[in-house]
Formats: sequence, structure tokens, C-alpha cells
Amino acid sequence: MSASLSYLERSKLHSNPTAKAFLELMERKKSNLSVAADLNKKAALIELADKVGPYICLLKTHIDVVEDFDQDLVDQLTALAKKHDFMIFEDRKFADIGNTVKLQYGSGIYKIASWSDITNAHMVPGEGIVQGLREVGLPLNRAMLLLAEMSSAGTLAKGDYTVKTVEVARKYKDFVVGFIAMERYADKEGDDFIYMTPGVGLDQTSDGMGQQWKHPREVVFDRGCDVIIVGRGIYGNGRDAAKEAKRYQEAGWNAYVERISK
Ligand code: S5P
Repeated sequence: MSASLSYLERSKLHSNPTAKAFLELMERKKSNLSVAADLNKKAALIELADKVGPYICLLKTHIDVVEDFDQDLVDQLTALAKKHDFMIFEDRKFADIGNTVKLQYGSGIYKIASWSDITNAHMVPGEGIVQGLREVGLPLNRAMLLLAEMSSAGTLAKGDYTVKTVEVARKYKDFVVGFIAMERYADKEGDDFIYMTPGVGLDQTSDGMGQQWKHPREVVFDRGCDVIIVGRGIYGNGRDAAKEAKRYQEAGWNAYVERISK
């Protein structure tokens, strides 16, 4: 069962190079924290990435909300990823047919595939979406996650939809390395998906707009997920981002150590 193995043990067994490197990085840095950097100014985004960089394994971006986006932003973020040893996850949530997502992933203003180690997609269109993204991402050694569930109240991603999403992931394991999910699913022979969970907060449980925040221990220890994704809990309400990132890193890591020592 991969939930009881360490990230390092899992990295040794993984066949996707990005997943392998990511699991190694988590162990090396003792971090299962991803910061959701939802800021709309380039300078603020860079400042946040530099501040939280020492504590995170993954910087999650929504690059299309940045008002003054340019190639220099990408260059600076990738330089910070090197400096602080983290990976980048553009949370693009692709949701179109294979041919369209191929264009959206590889070209346009953002050229996501050229800089983002990991991206993600909804399964609404069917498995052609994975085929399209895989065509662009696989030659670049990228990886993707499928949104099997969501953190928000009233989400339609549940039940049979979630089950079918997992089936598609198994079919394209060389490129689909995990899920956005609220819990770990039962493993089948050969599975080692990385579970990333948004909707994590230590101090609040809801934002009044459908978001639902859970404690890191509930996510990592009780529900067996691997990566906590935290946005406003770290920089919202004028919080000290570095201080909060350290706090979340410790909470996430302690829950993981507790889980693998069970
Ligand atoms: O189900 C989801 C999936 C994602 S990727 N629910 C989410 O909240 N997210 C993302 O996680 C969302 O787009 C945002 O970037 C982050 C949560 O941010 P927070 O400020 O609520 O912690």
C-alpha cells in the first residue's frame, strides 16, 4: 500500500520521471506543502514564491490571473524553483476536447508545457483530453493530475465520475501521476498515484463562497493524501507568508510521518 510507504521508497518505484523527482524532492525537503499562489500581480507572485520557497515542494499557479504576465515572470519563477528546490504546477484545469487542449497546453501566450512540471484536467470531455495533453507533455517529461473530486460545496465530481476518472488514470499511468482528490482511493496492483488536496486551512473552515477547508492532519493522516495545497491560509488577511508556510509545512510533514509510522 503506497500510503504506508515513504515518499523516498515510492520515488524509487515510480516510472514517471517527474513523479519520481517530485517524490524525491518532498523527502529531501521534508515538505508536502504546495502553496496556491493566487495573486494577480507579477511582483507579488514573485515575492510570495521567494518567501515561501524554502518551505514548499510545489508552487501552484493560476497564470491566467496575472494582469502583467510576461515571459520574464516565467523565467523568474523557474529561477526561484531552482534556487529553493521546488516544482511548478500550473493549475489550468483543462476541460476541452483533445485537439483544443493540445493547443492550450503547448501554445498561446502562456506556453504552459514549456515551464510547468505538472498540470491538471477535468474528465468531463472523456479520455481524449488526456490523449491530447499527453501528446504535448510526454516528450517534455511532464506529468498531469486528473481532478477526481473537488473541495467545493455541491461539486458534481463524485461517485461514478470519480471512479471513471481513476480508471482513465490507470490507462495512462505514464503521464497521469495522480489526482486532485479529497481522499486516497483503494489501490490496485501497480498503482502509485500522488494525491494532492486543496481546501486546507488551520484557522478557518470556509470562505463563504463554497470553499471548505480541512486541517492538514485530517487530509494527510486520516484521508491518506500526499500533498496539501494551501492558498489564503498562508497569505490571506495580511498573514506573514513565510511564517505560515513554515507552520503548514510542519503540520503536513508531521501528519505524514505519523501516517507512515502507523
Ligand atoms: O477542488 C479544488 C481544486 C483546486 S486545484 N479546489 C480548489 O480550491 N482548488 C484550488 O486550490 C483553487 O483553484 C485555489 O487555487 C486553491 C485553494 O486556495 P485556498 O485559498 O482556498 O486555500
